[in-house]
Amino acid sequence: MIRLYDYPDCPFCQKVRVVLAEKDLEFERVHVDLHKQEQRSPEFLKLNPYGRVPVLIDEDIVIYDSTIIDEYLDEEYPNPPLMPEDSAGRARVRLLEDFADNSFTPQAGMIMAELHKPEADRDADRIRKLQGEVSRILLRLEAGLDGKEYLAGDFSLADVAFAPRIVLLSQLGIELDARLQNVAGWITRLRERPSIKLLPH
Ligand SMILES: N[C@@H](CCC(=O)N[C@@H](CS)C(=O)NCC(=O)O)C(=O)O
Repeated sequence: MIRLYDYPDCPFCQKVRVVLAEKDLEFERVHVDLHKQEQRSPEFLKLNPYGRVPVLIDEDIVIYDSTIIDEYLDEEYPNPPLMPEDSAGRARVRLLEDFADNSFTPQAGMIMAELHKPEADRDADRIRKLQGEVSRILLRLEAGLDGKEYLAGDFSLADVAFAPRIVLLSQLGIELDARLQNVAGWITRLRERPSIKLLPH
């Protein structure tokens, strides 16, 4: 049985939950309460020395980091495949996933954190700057999606990496303008997938 050490709102845990759902894999979910600093407990640090969720255990293998976990799951449970077959396609997916994890998800998270503050405590300039950064990322995705249903053609780990925060765009105060037709269609297709319907949105 697969076990996932998880925190519900963590977008990196959500990446793993989407892949588990896509592959219809049963798993046991272990809630790690980040507010109680459970990720810093000696028991958890034995699983992941960085003290972060997600961590996945499959039989006797312990894996941390959502990108590494998702590639492991795709290799170990290949149906349906979430990576292209050719090495150039795989490299493109990895680049997109890295871009999502390092340049999109953190920015979206910072906007959410500001918007969760009482209005008087929000930094409006910072919110505008971050919203501008996310909008520029959307323009870049728009070009990349030309003629494609998903970022790499077929649904892949690249789409999985964007999904947790892309489905929350309107909660980030970002409305898609008319130029972003490809992005709009992509988000609609993502939202229709049962695996992504399971995410909070
Ligand atoms: N690169 C890691 C990032 C994981 C990560 O940042 N997890 C956050 C929650 S969203 C965490 O566990 N934070 C707890 C901490 O840093 O103390 C991955 O993709 O799995």
